[in-house]
Amino acid sequence: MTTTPQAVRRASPRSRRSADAPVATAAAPVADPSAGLLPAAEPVRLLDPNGTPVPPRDDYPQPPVAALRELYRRMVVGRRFDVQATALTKQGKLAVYPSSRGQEACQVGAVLALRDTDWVFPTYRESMALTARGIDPVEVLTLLRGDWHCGYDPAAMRTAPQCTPLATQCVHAAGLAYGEAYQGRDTVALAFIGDGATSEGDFHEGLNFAAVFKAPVVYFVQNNKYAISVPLSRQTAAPSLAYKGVGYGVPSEQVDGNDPVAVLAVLTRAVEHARSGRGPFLVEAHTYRMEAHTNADDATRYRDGAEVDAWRDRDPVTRLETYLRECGELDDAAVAAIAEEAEAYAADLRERMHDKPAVDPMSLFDHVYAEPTPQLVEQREQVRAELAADSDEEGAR
Ligand SMILES: Cc1ncc(C[n+]2csc(CCOP(=O)(O)OP(=O)(O)O)c2C)c(N)n1
Ligand SMILES: [Mg+2]
Repeated sequence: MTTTPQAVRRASPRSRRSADAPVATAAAPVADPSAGLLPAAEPVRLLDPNGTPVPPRDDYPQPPVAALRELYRRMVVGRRFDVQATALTKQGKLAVYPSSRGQEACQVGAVLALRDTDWVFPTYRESMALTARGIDPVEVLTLLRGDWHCGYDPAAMRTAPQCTPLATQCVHAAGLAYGEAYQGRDTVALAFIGDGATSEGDFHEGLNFAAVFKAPVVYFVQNNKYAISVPLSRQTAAPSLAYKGVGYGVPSEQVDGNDPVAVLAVLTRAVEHARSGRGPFLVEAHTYRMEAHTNADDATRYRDGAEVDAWRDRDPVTRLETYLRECGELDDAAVAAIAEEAEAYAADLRERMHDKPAVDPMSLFDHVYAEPTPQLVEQREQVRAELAADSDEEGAR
């Protein structure tokens, strides 16, 4: 017999309940099993969009002011880096660049919530986070320049290569974090992920594995409202992406992703949770991608200028600057000195990106397999012959 949806609706709650599920009685109410797992109804916010503090809360104490100053400094330098990288695409020095302008609080806040010994699992969007982590910007841009590998040493920088296949980093992070805990170390792994990528299987597999095996991972969703041209409303019917944790037994929180103080406070607590051995934590930051998906995308074809302008008013850098000036932690001289530092950082990057990358196309075939397959050997010979023919042609000219 087929069960129709109507038949399911008519069935009594008791007949639908699994045999093992606790039965609520009037005398002994069953505790809500989702308690402590669901996010608060509203994203956590500690500064309003004008930079004015909202009433303090016990669960998310304000981070120390020295940390906020450092957050501001790295956000300003990060934004300047982002502008420079975008300009380099226009000069043909960079093949592609996915900007994270507008997401500075998330990019830098995540890095500051971690220890240097923790691991970061970034996507293509996180170039700014990697520079905030202290990785040489030329090395960060190596992949986006068209090289086949990431320019930095992942083990030395405790930063995995940036992932383009969506959500794959979620399972990598779970595996690494589990391995570290297994060996008795208190390392935390933080995996960045986009709103669109939360629809991918790897996101769910990563959460599930990490939850079952209590792997110390923070899954940090930057909900920037779009997956290329696909808006959030076409991506999910969930009330918030943070609700995706409860099905796996993963506690979660949502935060105003353009409030740098709240981002740092929420991620600091999430990292502490993971480090204390209580398993993974999911954070959804509500933010906005101010630029197009990459330099190859025209965002005016799928979103309204008024929407972008509304988010311009919630700029995370000016929000933190206003607050720190109000507290007496920043003045004109300090702001100018940080702006100067950012200019020098961009100038140095520009200068060093003038050098042509030394790429040997033959290296494409190295490290694919320990023993190359016959097909790979054949392809390698084909490329070698093509390159030799090209250089003969050039010599003859
Ligand atoms: C497995 C996989 N499917 C599709 C793509 C193509 N793709 C690249 S970026 C992107 C959008 C991802 O959006 P989101 O997760 O919201 O991250 P954002 O780019 O907004 O940071 C898609 C579909 C891909 N890279 N990998
Ligand atoms: Mg997105």
